[in-house]
Amino acid sequence: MNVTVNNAKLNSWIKEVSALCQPEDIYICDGSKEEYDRLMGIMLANGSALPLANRPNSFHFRSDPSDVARVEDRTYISTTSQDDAGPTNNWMTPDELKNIMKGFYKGCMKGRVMYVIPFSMGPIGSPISKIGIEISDSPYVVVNMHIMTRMSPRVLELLGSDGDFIPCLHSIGAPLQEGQKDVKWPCAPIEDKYISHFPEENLIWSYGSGYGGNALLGKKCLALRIASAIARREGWMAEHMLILRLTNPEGKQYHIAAAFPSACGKTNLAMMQPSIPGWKCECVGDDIAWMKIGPDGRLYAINPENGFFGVAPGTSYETNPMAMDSIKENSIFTNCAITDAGEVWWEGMDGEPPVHAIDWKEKDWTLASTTDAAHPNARFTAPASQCPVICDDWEKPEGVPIDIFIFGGRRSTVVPLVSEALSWDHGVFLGSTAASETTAANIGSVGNLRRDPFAMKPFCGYNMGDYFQHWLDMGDKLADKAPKMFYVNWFRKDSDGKFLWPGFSDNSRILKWMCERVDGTAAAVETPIGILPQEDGLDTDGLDLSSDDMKELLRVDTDAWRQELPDIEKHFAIFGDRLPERLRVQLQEFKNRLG
Ligand code: TSX
Ligand code: MN
Repeated sequence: MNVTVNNAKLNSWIKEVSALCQPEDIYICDGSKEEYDRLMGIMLANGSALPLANRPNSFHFRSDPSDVARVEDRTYISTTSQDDAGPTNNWMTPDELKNIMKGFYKGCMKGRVMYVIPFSMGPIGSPISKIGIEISDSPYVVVNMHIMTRMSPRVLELLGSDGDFIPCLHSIGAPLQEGQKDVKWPCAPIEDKYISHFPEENLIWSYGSGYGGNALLGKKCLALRIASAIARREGWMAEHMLILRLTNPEGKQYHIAAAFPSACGKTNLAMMQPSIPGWKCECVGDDIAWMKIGPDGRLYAINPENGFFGVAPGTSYETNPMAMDSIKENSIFTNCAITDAGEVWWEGMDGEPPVHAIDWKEKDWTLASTTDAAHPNARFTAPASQCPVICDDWEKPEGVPIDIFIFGGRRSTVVPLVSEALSWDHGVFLGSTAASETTAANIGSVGNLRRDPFAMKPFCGYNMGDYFQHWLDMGDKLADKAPKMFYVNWFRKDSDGKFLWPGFSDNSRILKWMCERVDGTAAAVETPIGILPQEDGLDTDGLDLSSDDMKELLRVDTDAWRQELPDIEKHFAIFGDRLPERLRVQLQEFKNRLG
């Protein structure tokens, strides 16, 4: 071990884990550039990392083809009672799950270095921040955690001898026997993977995967699943939301937090640059929001992350120029294709595709290939500070005051471009019934409607019925200082299957309407599904959109909505008696309004 550790809990945990996992060595990380360079040097030498030709200090990795995404059916919320994990989570008792996993952990780090990673989610020392320690046998995890979290010896200093932290144990599950040659991406077979959360003791155990949210435990595991459970106990919120600041031509600031299921372009919206003159948009975060009620009674949000772990395919100067500029240097790429010029490439990048590349599986790829060159879930890891429009206040310890919540989904029919909730409870109803059509980029067959309440289905660390109640309780506490709530759908199509709304920068027109609703200046009409803009209510200056298309975008098809009711009822039935009574009332009132 390279450093002496003063914290008693950390010391005994390190001893316990090393006795179980039997690593060859133990190394305490300090988050320094020297450490990053040294680990990257080791991975360059063994061939798992590839330097990129035109991006300084940037590297490419290829994962094992069996280890390419979060594994939802291998993800557990382990509580004493199954009711506390609820109907949307896989569950086992802590005793049962720990027994199974200890079997796997025994000797799992043989021949490898056990890295101890002290990190802070949120600015180090902020009252909203949380300290985690990840133990991992993956140097790829260490370098990614360098970017995605605040990793520093200051975290250990802050802990002192008796401070508390969230233990995050991770192993790729691939011990090396004496003389055994390593592979480029060691991991365990799918049936041996476990991503486990013990919210009753704030503990995370992950085994068998080196990829993304399965392995970078500060993100989905700590900042969403464990934090959501802590937040409920402590009266705050941990949400799967981007945070952005919008400034109007008069200089007035509005802060927006928005939840979307996957494949709706959340990162694109987080960095969007308005098409309307005089409006400015800045990014605070693209994935997670931790929100607490401030001394003035308003809701304040921080981004607990330090970087972006974004989906690469589809990211281009057309769809997200600010992301493209964020990944010019000091970035890690995973499962992209490599061109003959030694650069990363993915489907949807600007310009002509390369004639030849080496694909994510390290096979030759040409224009004639029928397979993807980059995996659809290929990722970039980049420091948030490199985003050209990162908000000046993105690291402000007290956060930014939220004015607007947006929920949304991808719907080719029925759901209009934008609507405002009739009340807080109605907004919670909209969030709790949020649904999205599946695309080729996510799991399941294409075009199915999947309910993903608050975009939290994979990330809620407790019973989702209780989570809905927590939203209602927060509304009661916030009272007249509560953010206004909206539901959007950028993806409505016409009868020819063409997207009706241009989206991207033009979404600023919708955000502008929301700000005007907050100020009480925008005209609107009440409908059975919520409050909609008047036909001429949206700023469409300079937009080539026919009035017929506008009408269709804002059309409330009460017949189609009536046909949605059985599916909403089926969705609510899953929660049994944990469904808050106030949501039953919302459903009944919705039915009444539809007539
Ligand atoms: O991210 C998207 N956003 C939000 C942007 C701030 N996407 C990409 C989704 C996949 C991740 C969108 N796709 C959006 C959108 O608002 N809208 C659409 C649909 C669409 C696609 C292409 C066009 C228009 C709309 N282009 C042309 O019509 C030329
Ligand atoms: Mn996410």
